[in-house]
Amino acid sequence: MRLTFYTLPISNYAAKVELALRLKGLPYEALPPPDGYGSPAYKAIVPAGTIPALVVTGLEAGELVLTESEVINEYLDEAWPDPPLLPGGPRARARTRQLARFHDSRLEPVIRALFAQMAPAGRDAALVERQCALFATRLADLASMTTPQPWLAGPSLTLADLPYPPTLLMAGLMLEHLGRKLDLPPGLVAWHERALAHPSFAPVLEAQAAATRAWLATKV
Ligand SMILES: N[C@@H](CCC(=O)N[C@@H](CS)C(=O)NCC(=O)O)C(=O)O
Repeated sequence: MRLTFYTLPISNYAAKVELALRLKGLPYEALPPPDGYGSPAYKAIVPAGTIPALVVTGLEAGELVLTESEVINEYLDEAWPDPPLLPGGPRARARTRQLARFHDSRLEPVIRALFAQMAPAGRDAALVERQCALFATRLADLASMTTPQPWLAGPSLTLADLPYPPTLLMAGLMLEHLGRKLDLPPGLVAWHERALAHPSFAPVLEAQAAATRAWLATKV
């Protein structure tokens, strides 16, 4: 069995999968998408053309090509259950998935909508204002959905904890670039610090921060 992980250090979605791979202690080969994501060369391997992607070879049933970070993370947890990243029982699992998907469907797209606003030329001040206010609202929504104890979905670290630190890192740097500040709701501060201090998170976030800073440096 061999895991090939298509990734770029700047990608917050790829960071979320890398966190799961590291927490599971799985060996993998990390590769950038050949000719960039969306390229014909990459689509020949990963038809969806997006990163992250995981190609699993050496399986009896044949090669498995997966995209969608949450799908990949759930696959990793089912295929390598130790340590578990989904709690036992339908109720706790549904809660965990709800918190994880809130990131993908509600929080992250709001900050992603600001990618095109990083360069000052042609910046739409009203759109920036609107998206920043919406991002703050969505963070407050997340804080209303959970009281970390100490992790987002309860006593153990789960798939719900993985998407947020990379996106908060990206959002913090983007907001700083816009002369603003990321204000985390008070109920999430201790959880966030705990995640940042976790040995599996630090190296992934360091690489992502360097790549994000280099990208933003081109937007002046
Ligand atoms: N819903 C996808 C989103 C992944 C995503 O947006 N990846 C970006 C890079 S961070 C990408 O591949 N963009 C290329 C494209 O949209 O063509 C996931 O969870 O994996």
